[in-house]
Amino acid sequence: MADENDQAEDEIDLTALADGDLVAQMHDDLYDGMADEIAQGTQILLDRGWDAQKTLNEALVEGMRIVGIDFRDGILFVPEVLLSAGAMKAGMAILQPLLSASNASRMGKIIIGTVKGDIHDIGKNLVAMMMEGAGFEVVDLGINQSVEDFLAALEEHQPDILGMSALLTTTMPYMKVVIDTLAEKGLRGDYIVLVGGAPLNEEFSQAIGADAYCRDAASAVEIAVEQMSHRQGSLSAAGC
Ligand code: B1M
Repeated sequence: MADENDQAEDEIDLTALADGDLVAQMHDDLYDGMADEIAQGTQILLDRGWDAQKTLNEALVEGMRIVGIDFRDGILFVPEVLLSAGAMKAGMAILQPLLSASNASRMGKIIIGTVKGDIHDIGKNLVAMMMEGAGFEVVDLGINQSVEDFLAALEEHQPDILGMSALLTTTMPYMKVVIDTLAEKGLRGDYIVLVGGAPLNEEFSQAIGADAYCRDAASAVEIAVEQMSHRQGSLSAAGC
């Protein structure tokens, strides 16, 4: 019986599904870590005229939210969630050129990384893509970044913005280590510091001395643009 069901599932023709059913099927496929199907479903939605942002939010991010609930509840385990993450990335790879495509003039430069002890990178990668799409030059440092890594990258790349991501309650305090080190070295005022990640909130961001908390990738872009215009305003008021 299981074999028959498996076979029936194998035979699902994604192109034959209406939008709502296709999105529901993609949530199941993401849950099951089926990267090829997620890539195919993503492409079908785009071909049907869905924009990249709607496809991302409704098909991929929502699917990952469901995975997160069962991970929390001990129904899914790390190896399975890794497959889901791989499937999510397969969809994101299709969306990347669209999310990063931009005719905007250079808005500024941002370096972004996930802090030490933390290997979650899907959200950070989305932020990086959307920042590029908004015209920012992005240097993505990757995961598990120590304060020394951040400092070296700041010195090398001289960005306007430092972005940090943390997905664990155990790693989010490390953002304060980075910010405190910048302050100790007299560098805090040189950069706009933006932080994000599911367990953070505005209060935490203020408590650690960041410039702003970004709830999601879209708000990260809005806040970055806003902060850059304040910064440019203050620089010209100071005659720089
Ligand atoms: Co992890 N994990 N995980 N995990 N994982 C969470 C975060 C968790 C909430 C799951 C749960 O219990 N429900 C839980 C954390 C609990 C807590 O601390 N409160 C958890 C845990 C416990 C763990 C492990 C400890 C599990 C274990 O080993 N026992 C382990 C830790 C490993 C480590 O980092 N040292 C672990 C491992 C993993 C995998 C490797 C299996 C995999 C990561 C794969 C990868 O990233 N390449 C994984 C995944 C996939 C998740 C969940 C299911 C999904 C995260 C995700 O990608 N979301 C997650 C559950 C959840 O969050 N619901 C979970 C989709 C993404 C689009 O959203 O990352 O929030 P998000 O990013 C958003 C915003 O937060 C914001 O914008 C993004 C886009 O809109 N944002 C920023 C994020 N970063 C930003 C930076 C900015 C601005 C905005 O800078 C300016």
